[in-house]
Amino acid sequence: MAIEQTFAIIKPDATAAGHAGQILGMIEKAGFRIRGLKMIRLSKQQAEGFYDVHRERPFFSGLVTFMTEGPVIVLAMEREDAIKQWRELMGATNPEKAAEGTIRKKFAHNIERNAVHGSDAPETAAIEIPFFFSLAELL
Ligand code: IDP
Ligand code: MG
Repeated sequence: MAIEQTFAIIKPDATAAGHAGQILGMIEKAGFRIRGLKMIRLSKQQAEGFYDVHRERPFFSGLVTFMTEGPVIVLAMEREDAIKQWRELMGATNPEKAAEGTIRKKFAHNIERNAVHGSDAPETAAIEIPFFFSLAELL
């Protein structure tokens, strides 16, 4: 299995609640190497652009409001099979369906305010990482 990169966000709910440290610890413990990390506040335009695939969904405007309500931590990270491994560590989108030991089981409030984001495919990671990081910021 090849080394792969994925993109993560610690969302405004988890960042505001002071869960970033624990989530970063879980990421490191799971063997991810952090290549880029910063705290930013998304503009409405950035949040809309990032979630463009969901533009027609009924939850889109609520999602944009949520994602812009406060700071987030964006991360580029890598390990073997990173995309699948990070999705597994995150847990299901709806925390009621998330497995024990996952980040969403532990920290998510509901299907919208669900603590973390993760790329869903290599092609998505290849768009999401450069959406937030320049080459010089990936170490
Ligand atoms: P994912 O984050 O697990 O990949 P997606 O289906 O890509 O889930 O949805 C993106 C984000 O949109 C979710 O993480 C969540 O914050 C929000 N979301 C997804 N489905 C719903 C919904 O039914 N109601 C409200 N928000 C939703
Ligand atoms: Mg998704």
